[in-house]
Amino acid sequence: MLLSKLFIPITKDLPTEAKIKSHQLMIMTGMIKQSSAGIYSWLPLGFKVMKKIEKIVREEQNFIGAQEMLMPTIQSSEIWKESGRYDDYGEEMLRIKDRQGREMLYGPTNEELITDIFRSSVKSYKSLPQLLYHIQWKFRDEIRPRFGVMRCKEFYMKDAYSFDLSEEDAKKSYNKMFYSYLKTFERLGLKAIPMAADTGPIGGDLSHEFVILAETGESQIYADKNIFEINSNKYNFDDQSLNKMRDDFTKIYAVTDEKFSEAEFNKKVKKENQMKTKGIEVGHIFYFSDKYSKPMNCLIDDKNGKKTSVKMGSYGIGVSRLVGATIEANYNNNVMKWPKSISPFDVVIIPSISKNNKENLEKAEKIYKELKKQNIDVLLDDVDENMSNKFKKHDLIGVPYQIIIGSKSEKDKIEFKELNSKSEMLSFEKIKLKLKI
Ligand code: P5A
Repeated sequence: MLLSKLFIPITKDLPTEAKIKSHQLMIMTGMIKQSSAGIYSWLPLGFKVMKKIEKIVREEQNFIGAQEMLMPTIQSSEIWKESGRYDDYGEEMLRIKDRQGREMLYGPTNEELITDIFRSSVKSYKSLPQLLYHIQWKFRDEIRPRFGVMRCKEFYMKDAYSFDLSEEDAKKSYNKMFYSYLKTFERLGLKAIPMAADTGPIGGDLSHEFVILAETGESQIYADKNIFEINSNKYNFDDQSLNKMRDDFTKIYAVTDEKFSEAEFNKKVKKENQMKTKGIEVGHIFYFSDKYSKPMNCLIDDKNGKKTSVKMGSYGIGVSRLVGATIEANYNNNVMKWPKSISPFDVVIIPSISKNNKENLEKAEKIYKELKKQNIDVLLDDVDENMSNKFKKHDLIGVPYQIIIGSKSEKDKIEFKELNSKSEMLSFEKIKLKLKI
């Protein structure tokens, strides 16, 4: 992609309404544009990053055997009346009427809708377990939307739902998701800690929030530093190992605000290991047994032909929030560096261009074509602007690798730089090796 052709409305001024780094950066680099309070359009740069995150989330869901589907954004109020949540959900639910006057709503989550789909087609234990997910827009009429895409009204969520015959089986599904979340966040370059959490309006008694550390986070967290020592890669994808994984994480004290007690913290965690800090919730998983299946009559025949309520869990990842959260975790000293796995481009070529010297641009175009042939997603900064402004701009756009064509370039060596490191002179062959992801 040529930068001159990319729809990227960059602004140099710090947006006054944006209070945190990620919100500022997303507006300054034209990743998003607010359309009304807490509702955003995703412009090409932001959309590209979000789609890359979505792809990783999807791959890790598919890996554990979850099946993708798609439910609508607009739901009927009927099923919410059945579960009892139509009144409980309160003002956060956006309620609308269709032309026949039927009460509808823009889904804030999908426990009811998936239960309705499930009860109409599955009747026997033989069809269990099932693990279904979709990636769809949600709407919550947040009282105080803030921090850009971190807490907004309309947001993009991956939500999965598990269906099992027994509590024991349901916990196996829970563990699979737990594993999948750790892998997903790791691939996004994030260190997410699973924390025992409150279940809020979703319900149930077993729940973990996946939180990344960030001063600007809205979740207050209390943890034993030893939680960072657990290597999630040492567990295998089998029921026994996954159970041990959840056990190992759960044994170490790590809780959010609602579950915190000072006395328990002091009793369980040595003073020098105590960590009280802030974090961003990027995922949340729940086991709530028959909270929805019972009132909604979602019954299946067990092995003895006896009808029993299916045991369910739900599992969410804030796909759009993750764009902001990744920025919070990686933007330091006015330099943003995207993790390679979700960077909007693999590499940017920055030639020094002037009216009298078209040589650099020609050289850059040659490299550009060559890299594209190798399937490398490359951005060419063909804008006629001085190098210092270009570097400032690319410090914000955050493509992790730069090929700089300027005074330093030699016949066979090209200046190559990884953001936040010194540049080096490399042959084209070496550069290609560095960029193979
Ligand atoms: C789990 C999946 C649920 O809704 N039902 C289906 C369960 N959980 S949750 O914790 O309420 O949300 C899941 C994740 O969605 C993100 N999120 C948000 N992102 C941006 N703006 C918001 N207002 C918002 N609310 C929730 C979070 O990442 C959360 O972990």
